[in-house]
Amino acid sequence: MNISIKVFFWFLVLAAAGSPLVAAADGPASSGMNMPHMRGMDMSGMHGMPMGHMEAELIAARGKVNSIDVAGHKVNITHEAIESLDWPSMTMDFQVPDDATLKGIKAGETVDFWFEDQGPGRYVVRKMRPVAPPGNAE
Ligand SMILES: [Cu+2]
Repeated sequence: MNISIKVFFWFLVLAAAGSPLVAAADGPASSGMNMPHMRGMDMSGMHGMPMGHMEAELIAARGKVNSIDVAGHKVNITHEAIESLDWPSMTMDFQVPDDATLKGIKAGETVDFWFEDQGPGRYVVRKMRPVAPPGNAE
């Protein structure tokens, strides 16, 4: 191995290790390469940043429903940290285009939910269900 090949090889290793999103995207050029430096950044800013194209992969999360806006097709949730996106716990809106997804969900409930990251400010819930209270197995 000459030196330039070695350097390139390590670049690939570091890029892959530093950014789990690279694997979820079409390729390194399309997205994900800019994620590691976002650690510790203000998340409200992050949500407005262009993140490039990402596949419609469902991301699992748990959180407390603060409010439901049926007409506006959105729900405000204080979610727990989401490791796969490198998000800390935070309060934010998610879009819910399908009314059936919110059926039986009430404000104040803790829920498990699954959403698509569709890029800048578009986090679309595809599935949601209340977390069963302790001692009340599903
Ligand atoms: Cu968030």
